[in-house]
Amino acid sequence: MRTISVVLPLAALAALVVLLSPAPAAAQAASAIRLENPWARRAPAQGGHGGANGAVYVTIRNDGVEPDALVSAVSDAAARGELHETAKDGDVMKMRPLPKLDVAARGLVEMKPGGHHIMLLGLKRDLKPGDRVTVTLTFEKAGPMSIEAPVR
Ligand SMILES: [Cu+2]
Repeated sequence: MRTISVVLPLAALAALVVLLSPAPAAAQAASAIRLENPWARRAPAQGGHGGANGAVYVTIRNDGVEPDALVSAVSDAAARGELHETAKDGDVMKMRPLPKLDVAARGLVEMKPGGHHIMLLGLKRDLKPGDRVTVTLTFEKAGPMSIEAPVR
């Protein structure tokens, strides 16, 4: 019986190590997202077509082995932000909001005009070339990350 009393704590310790091991992996996944080449399109706060909206583009790189997803984006320069995709509807290019933007493990999402973008709705100021716009992107796993997007 003496041997069992020794074996059990070891087994318990082994189980504890197994239970704890996902924690470092999750911490690595949290830093796996890289945001590259952010920029914002120049836009007047008072749009000529009733549109006081702007667009921000950034390349999202996921160096991790876990998929992640961009779930929201907000900026101090706008009332609110939405994730948009652009798709062809017949001969017309239309934008539509996405609930989230998936980034595959070891994947890359390159936002660009005519494709995915962050829509800034209700601009609070003109976006002029040389200005910078702060945008906070929130990911399902990586959490919130901020970028400084130069206006072009
Ligand atoms: Cu849009």
